[in-house]
Order: sequence, then C-alpha cells, then structure tokens
Amino acid sequence: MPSTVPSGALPAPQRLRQLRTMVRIRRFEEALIELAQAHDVGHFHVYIGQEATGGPALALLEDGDVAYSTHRNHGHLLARGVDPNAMLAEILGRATGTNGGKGGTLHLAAPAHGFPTTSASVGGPLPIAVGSAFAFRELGRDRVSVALFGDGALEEGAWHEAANIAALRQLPVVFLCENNSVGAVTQQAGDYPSSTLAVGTLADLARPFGIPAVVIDGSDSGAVHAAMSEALARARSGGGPSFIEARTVRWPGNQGIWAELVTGRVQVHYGWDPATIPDPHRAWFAEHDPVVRAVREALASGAGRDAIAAIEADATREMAAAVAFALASPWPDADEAFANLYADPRVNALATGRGAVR
Ligand SMILES: Cc1ncc(C[n+]2csc(CCOP(=O)(O)OP(=O)(O)O)c2C)c(N)n1
Ligand SMILES: [Mg+2]
Repeated sequence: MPSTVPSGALPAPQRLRQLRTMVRIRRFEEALIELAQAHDVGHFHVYIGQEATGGPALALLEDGDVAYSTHRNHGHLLARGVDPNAMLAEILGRATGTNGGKGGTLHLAAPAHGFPTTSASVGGPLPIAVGSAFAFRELGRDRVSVALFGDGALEEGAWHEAANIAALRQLPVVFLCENNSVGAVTQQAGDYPSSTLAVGTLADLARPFGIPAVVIDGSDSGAVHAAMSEALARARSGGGPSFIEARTVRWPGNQGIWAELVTGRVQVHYGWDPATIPDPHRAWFAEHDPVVRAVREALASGAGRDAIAAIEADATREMAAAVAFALASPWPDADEAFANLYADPRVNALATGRGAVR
C-alpha cells in the first residue's frame, strides 16, 4: 500500500489564497453551466468537486514549469492565472479566446502560463509530459513537467510507456492522477476505484516502475499541498518522477454526460452556517464539497468571515464580467480557419486529387 500524506497545517494567508483560487474556479464553471442553459455552448466538462486538487497543486509551480491537462481543464488553467475572459471566449469559440476560438473547451491552451498544449485524448498527454521532462533534462533546465490526468487514463497503454521512460531516465515529472471515480454512479460498494480498471489502488500501478506513489484525499488542500511539495522537490533535486493519486467524490451535477447545476451555486457561508445548506444536497456540501471544506479550514486557521465573503463577492463579479466579455466578443474571421495549421487542407486536396477546398 502506498504511503499516505497527512494534511498540513497552513497559515491563514495561504489558506485564503488557496480558497480564492478554488472559489474563482467554482464561480467560473457555475457561470458557464448557467450560460449554457440560455446559449448553445456545446458539450463541456466541469471541474466542480476537484478544486482542492488542481488549485493548491498548481499554485506550487514556478515560471517555466509546464503542465498538460485534459478534457477537464478549466480549473487547471485558472489555477495558473489564465484570464477567465479569454477562457470563456474560447469555450464559446470567439476570436478573443485563448486559442482564437479554434480549440474550444477541450483544448484550452496557454503557453505563457505553462500549458503548451491541452488534449482531450484520454492518456494522450502522458507521453507528451514525459517528453517535456526529457527536454528539460537534456537542456539542463531546472524545470518540472506535470501530467494531469483522470483515473481513466491509466487504462491506456500510453500510461505504461510514459511511466517506464520517466522511471528509466529518472525524469523531472509529476504524475498527478485525479481519481474522481469515488462514488461514481456505475460503482457499487467494494468495486474497483475506476469503472474498468482491475486494480484495487491506482497508485499501485506506479510501484513496478519504482516510482514513489502516494494516495491522498483530493478534497484536502493541505494534503495536496504537502504531497505536491514533496514531488516537486524530488523532481527538482534529480530524484525522478512521482505519482500522486488524489481521490475526490463526484459532484451530484456530474453524474450524467452533461453537467447540471443541481446543487445551485455554492455559498461560502455554508462553511460557518451549515443549517443554511439546502436539504437535497446537504450531505455533499457538508461532507465532500472541497470549497466548503476550504472555508472551514480557512476559518480554523484564523481567517475572518469578512475576508472569505469578499473573496466570494469578487469571484462572482469577475465571472459575470467574463460572461459579458465572451458574449460580446466577435466570431473569428472565416480566413482564420486556415491559419496556424500543420498541413494546409487546400494543398492536401490538390495533392490527393480529392477536389479543391474553397
Ligand atoms: C483516447 C480516448 N478514448 C475515449 C475518449 C472519450 N472520453 C472522454 S472523457 C472519458 C472519461 C475519462 O475518464 P477519466 O480519465 O477518469 O476523466 P474524468 O472525466 O473522470 O475526469 C472518455 C472515455 C477520449 N476522449 N479519448
Ligand atoms: Mg475519472
């Protein structure tokens, strides 16, 4: 059994910084779900319920470190300071988006913030993250590459290849597995942690490669902070890769294919006044919601209710402004469709004789 990391005691200013990131992520996605009720946004995935993993973990990265995200990337990018206006515009396909409207929610990338590329191909980013770590090693740079992925990615062959090379070469990469299958609809008590993986503990998959692995509660920002700090220190000191399995409980609005705001918006006062939590989702908010938990932990560290309420008000305002910005943004020019392509389909069409693309 891999070791577990206890929750660290963090001072109030740090707890408030973590909470601010987590509340901003939550408000962003709540606003997105509401927006999708009135506009045709298409399909997207939300990070609700996992904010205490990506927020505190990615806050520890430094300039020049890179991270590779997934179809569930919104929280990751916000945690590293990407502009929510440009993110929401990208999700709506607008010219002002992070990728000029071409990537959409599944491929939000922000190279200046350490996200060189994002892929919704489950498991696909794992070898790419290892490749970046290899480049850092070869170029003599003291940088770390982080592979962010869900439990499902461990079902892919790409994981085994990536883990092998990372271990063989002792590369500076952190494998951060976000196991959100705890409590999934398809899961019965005593079942596997993922719907189709035949292993009891996902972190055990790192053991044959000799990669140090820990299992943590992904809703515990202190534990995330401690585990990620250790993994980053190992990578930066030449100690090679690490594996973290962060377990979270699925948000009730994420049980189907389309996210639904069944719980309503979270309120920070649920943290000090649990009697105000609406009945149907009382258990989730009180026992599993990482934002409400972070509020309680911030209070326990000495932070005041006013400071916490101000974080919520700011985030609510900020994300309402992002919605307005995205909706007012123009669509990309038609000519842009052929810009920044690896292969120009017009040339390709001529070469293959399949007819011209107008
Ligand atoms: C290679 C590949 N196969 C299948 C899919 C379809 N797909 C999209 S999300 C998803 C589930 C992924 O599960 P997990 O990695 O645990 O991420 P989660 O959605 O639970 O955060 C699948 C199978 C895909 N995007 N890529
Ligand atoms: Mg999953």
